Amino acid sequence: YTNLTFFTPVMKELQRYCPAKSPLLVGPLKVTLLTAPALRRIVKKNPYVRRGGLYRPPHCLARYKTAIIVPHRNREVHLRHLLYHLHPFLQRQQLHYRIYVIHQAGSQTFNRAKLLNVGVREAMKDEDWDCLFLHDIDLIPENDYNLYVCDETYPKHFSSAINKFNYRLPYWTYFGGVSAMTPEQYMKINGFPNTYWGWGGEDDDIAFRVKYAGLRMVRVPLHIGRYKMVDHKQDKGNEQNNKRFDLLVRSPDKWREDGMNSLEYHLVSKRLMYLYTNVTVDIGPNP
Ligand code: BGN
Repeated sequence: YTNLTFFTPVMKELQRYCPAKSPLLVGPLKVTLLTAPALRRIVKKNPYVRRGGLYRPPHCLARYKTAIIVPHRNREVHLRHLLYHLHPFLQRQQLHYRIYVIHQAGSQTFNRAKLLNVGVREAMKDEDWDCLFLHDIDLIPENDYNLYVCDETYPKHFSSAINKFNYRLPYWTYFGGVSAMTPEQYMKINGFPNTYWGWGGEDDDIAFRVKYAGLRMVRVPLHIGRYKMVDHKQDKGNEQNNKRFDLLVRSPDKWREDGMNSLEYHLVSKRLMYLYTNVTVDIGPNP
């Protein structure tokens, strides 16, 4: 016999798609957020996660490739909570995935939407992702039927029921928290605005862009899109943006010129940590 006798069955298994519905899903999850686990404990619990926070199902070919993009600054505790819950969650969904944490360098006002643009650009350099998840650092999913997969046609809102809003939408057009788009959808709306510095409004701008670009948003049903928010106070360096109302009014004229096609930044570092890829970026000053 030859080597083929040994390898053919193994190769066959590796080439077979994972089942359409993962047998590992459990549905509602019990999420408690007392003390955040140490990173080394999370590493130990996730032996199949590779450096850079990359995972592929070991015994079947994933049907979807999802990049999770998380803007971050001074939220180390939140990051640990998120990694602790998200890694097993995504593995049960049998996804091929990678977690990117986009860290804003310096002490300028925080700019969530621009960090997400950077995350998308950097993630697409690594791989041809099917789906881009734009994910707040303080939101923990509470049901693993909430599949981290894009809608083929429309941008999709995932955090439809957050405990902070009594597990309801704060308002009908709310698009903040966790959303996902294919790279095509993301480029069609010209990505996110780069001009929202500080808290608020950028997610509403994104919801408008979806409409202006001739798309609409779809949403995960409320009993599945459940999230727990890690308690926190308003961050220093992320004060409410007083310009957000003006910016939103001008959004119909601005969206074509402010976004991925005007994105500029200086990449400080891109490092493969044990549980995520850390992209540290200088996004410039708040003009
Ligand atoms: C809204 C904010 C959103 C935020 C939600 C939930 C604005 C723009 C006002 C016209 N929008 O009020 O950014 O995600 O609350 O907290 O502030």
